[in-house]
Amino acid sequence: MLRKKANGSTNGSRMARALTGLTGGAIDRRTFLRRSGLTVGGLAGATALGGGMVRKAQAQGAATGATEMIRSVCTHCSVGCTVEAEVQNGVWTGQEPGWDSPFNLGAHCAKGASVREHAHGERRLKYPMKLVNGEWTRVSWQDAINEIGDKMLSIREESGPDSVYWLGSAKHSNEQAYLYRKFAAFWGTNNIDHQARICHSTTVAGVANTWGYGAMTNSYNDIHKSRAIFLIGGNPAEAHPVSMLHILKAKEQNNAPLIVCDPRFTRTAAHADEYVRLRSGTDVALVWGILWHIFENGWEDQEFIRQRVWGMDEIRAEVAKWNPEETERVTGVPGSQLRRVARTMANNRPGTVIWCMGGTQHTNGNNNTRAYCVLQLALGNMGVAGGGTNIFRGHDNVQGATDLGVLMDTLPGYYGLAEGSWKHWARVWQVDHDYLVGRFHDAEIMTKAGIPVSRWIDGVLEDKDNIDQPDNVRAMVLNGHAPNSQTRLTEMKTAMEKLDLLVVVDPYPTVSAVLHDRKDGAYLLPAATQFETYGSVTASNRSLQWREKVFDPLFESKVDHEIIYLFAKKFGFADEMFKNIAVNGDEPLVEDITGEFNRGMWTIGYTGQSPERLRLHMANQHTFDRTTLRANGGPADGDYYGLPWPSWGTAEMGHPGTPNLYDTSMPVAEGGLTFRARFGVERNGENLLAEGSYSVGSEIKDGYPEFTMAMLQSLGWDGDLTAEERASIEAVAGEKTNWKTDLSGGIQRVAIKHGCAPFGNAKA
Ligand SMILES: Nc1nc2c(c(=O)[nH]1)N[C@H]1C(S)=C(S)[C@@H](COP(=O)(O)OP(=O)(O)OC[C@H]3O[C@@H](n4cnc5c(=O)[nH]c(N)nc54)[C@H](O)[C@@H]3O)O[C@H]1N2
Ligand SMILES: Nc1nc2c(c(=O)[nH]1)N[C@H]1C(S)=C(S)[C@@H](COP(=O)(O)OP(=O)(O)OC[C@H]3O[C@@H](n4cnc5c(=O)[nH]c(N)nc54)[C@H](O)[C@@H]3O)O[C@H]1N2
Ligand code: SF4
Ligand SMILES: [Mo]
Repeated sequence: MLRKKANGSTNGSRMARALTGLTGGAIDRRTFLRRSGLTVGGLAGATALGGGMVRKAQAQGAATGATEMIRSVCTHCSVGCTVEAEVQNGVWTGQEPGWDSPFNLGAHCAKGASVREHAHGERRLKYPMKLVNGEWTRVSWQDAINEIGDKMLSIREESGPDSVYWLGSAKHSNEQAYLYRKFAAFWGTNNIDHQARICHSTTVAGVANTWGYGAMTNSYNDIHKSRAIFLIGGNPAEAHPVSMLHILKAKEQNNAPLIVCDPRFTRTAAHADEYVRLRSGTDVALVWGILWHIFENGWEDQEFIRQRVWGMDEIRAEVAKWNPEETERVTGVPGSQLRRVARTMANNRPGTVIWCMGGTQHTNGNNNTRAYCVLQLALGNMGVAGGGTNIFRGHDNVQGATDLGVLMDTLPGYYGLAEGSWKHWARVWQVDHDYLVGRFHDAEIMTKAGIPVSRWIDGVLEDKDNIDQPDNVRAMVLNGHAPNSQTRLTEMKTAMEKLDLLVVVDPYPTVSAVLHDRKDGAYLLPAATQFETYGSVTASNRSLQWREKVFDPLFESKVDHEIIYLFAKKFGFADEMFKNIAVNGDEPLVEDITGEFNRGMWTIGYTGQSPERLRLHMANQHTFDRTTLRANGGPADGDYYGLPWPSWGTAEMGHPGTPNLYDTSMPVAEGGLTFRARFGVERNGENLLAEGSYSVGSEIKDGYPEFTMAMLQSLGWDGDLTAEERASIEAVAGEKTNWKTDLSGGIQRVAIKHGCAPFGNAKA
């Protein structure tokens, strides 16, 4: 369906073109395959031409024998398709899509099928390079780290730690992302960010403030159960091609109508039952216009709203203004079409709402994402299989890098920058809070947001009196982030030239190597790709997958966590930073990094996903149901694939992960949840807690606030804590210790034992 056709024959086939010259006549792939068994000379000739379709590997395989199969995950988008790499004598020679993976079921898109070229690409950076009198010159790693480090230390001395900006990446594994965030903390700045800022940060803010977490609530697979699909501001046929496998399954097997709202008639829209062409930027008006028909006809889910939603009356008053005429005036969409859309969604429940960049990348992106959520709340489509907000993430690990706090406004696990959050992580890291404060310019700046990636340029170019830090940004590190994906390129060029120091850490030179007219003070450090290391990566649906290492780092490239370690060593804080992480040579042990974030990420339940459990899932992909994602038999029986967060408590507790957020039809211990109590218990005298709604098996048969030690005591449940748990809770903050700060996991364990969600049970 994604193949461009011309005159009825496929075009763009390099093989067909290559063979034209070879055989003296047009030949398509099928003809080639038919003939190739006969014409050995033709095959050898095609191989020599380097046509992408013939694998040299097979010819070699016969000679060298053993082919090792290594399981990794595609690095190009958030679907998380499994890549089965074929390795011979340490060389990645071939590739298959993962047939057992419940995500891709043996499918790959063009990007996944060519992922080997990301690793073996001919433009890989081979060794560290430095700009000397306008010429890129080879340097040793040791010299590069020393020179960059000395320069940064002198900038730190003169201008403070905030004058170095650490741009991170959604291409890093979870372990690398976490380590990079921790590294920025030890360096003493919040000037760290990554692609999520310009991708889904508007989703995170809008959605988390609606019901608790800012992530995709269900999964690609769960779309199988949808009775209607409302897709707005996304073009998965091109951006997340393998996800179409799940969308089209619902469309074809459930007869689920597919509604696509996009200003452009896209390749996804080509599959739609109903294509809504709206004026760009008018999503809120469009959704309010749909809600107008829903409220007008009483199609909303009144019982769901009564029990689980606060403030719908205010929405209703606002929506009343968006009658069909006003909506059409703003959006360009006729009222008759929106009435049909509203009726389709009302008649086909549960339906899912899907969105991506068409919703987020706007100045009113938060408003868009909140409006989409409101639509689902009105229809009662939340917390139910087949419903939810299926928010397709972008890069392969943009979900993980966001969760691990590679952001200028949070610490790992969305802990924020308040003193209490810093104290939590200081406890996890086993360093004094005062030590961390001492690393920053001052205690106040430590609790303030840094500069977002979209504005690092201003950090360089603005008059320093206009920026909220002691001095301008003077050194910029682009670690796994390209510059041409950012706006204001001409100003970026100026900023790159004004910097004292520009450092690129990337498998490729990227446009950062050539965008500016610098003559010196710029370095390129070769990072290894994710196929040259191993560790966890979080797909769009919150499942963590474990990549194994396919081959050793090419040339002189180094894995990102080693590069981070080298800088920590140079800056003199490696011993503090790595006190609980084994370091082999200069490479920190990946499993120890996972273990460390497992010990601190209580907020979103990144605590149950130990490397052992994740490896078990990867090895037993075939045991997981392709719709529910639940293992049916096998060693991971009952777990959900990749332990989609929250996987509450410790790994030993064995929580199976949460396949669909806020689903009260299952016990919390088995993956059920309520809406989070984010805003306390009441507002203007109105009850913010859920009313008469609670998850199956809950001993509290109504809404309840977040769990604290004091709450366990007043419920009389603290007796269920073990002595060690109690001691650990006492050591944090006594009865004020809560489900987020308890390092033992005891509060979560006991709440769940009594059928309750650790984060409370409130209204959206
Ligand atoms: N081939 C390829 N695939 C990729 C990527 C890539 O670079 N190349 N990048 C990955 C990443 S990081 C991401 S974030 C995803 C992005 O994936 P998508 O968001 O699905 O793709 P986009 O093309 O960015 O935008 C989606 C649609 O939004 C529409 N749109 C624009 N303005 C509006 C509006 O105001 N309202 C509405 N409703 N729609 C609007 C556009 O017409 C477009 O069709 O793709 C991922 N996959
Ligand atoms: N005009 C326009 N601009 C956009 C968008 C748009 O739709 N239109 N979309 C926006 C969106 S949604 C996004 S997410 C951004 C994407 O922006 P970027 O993420 O900057 O885009 P990429 O070119 O994919 O850059 C990723 C970089 O990471 C490197 N890399 C890959 N693997 C590794 C690794 O293991 N380690 C390290 N250190 N580096 C690695 C790659 O070589 C590459 O240079 O672009 C945004 N910009
Ligand atoms: S859909 Fe995404 S994860 Fe799957 S093969 Fe394509 S780019 Fe890779
Ligand atoms: Mo993105």
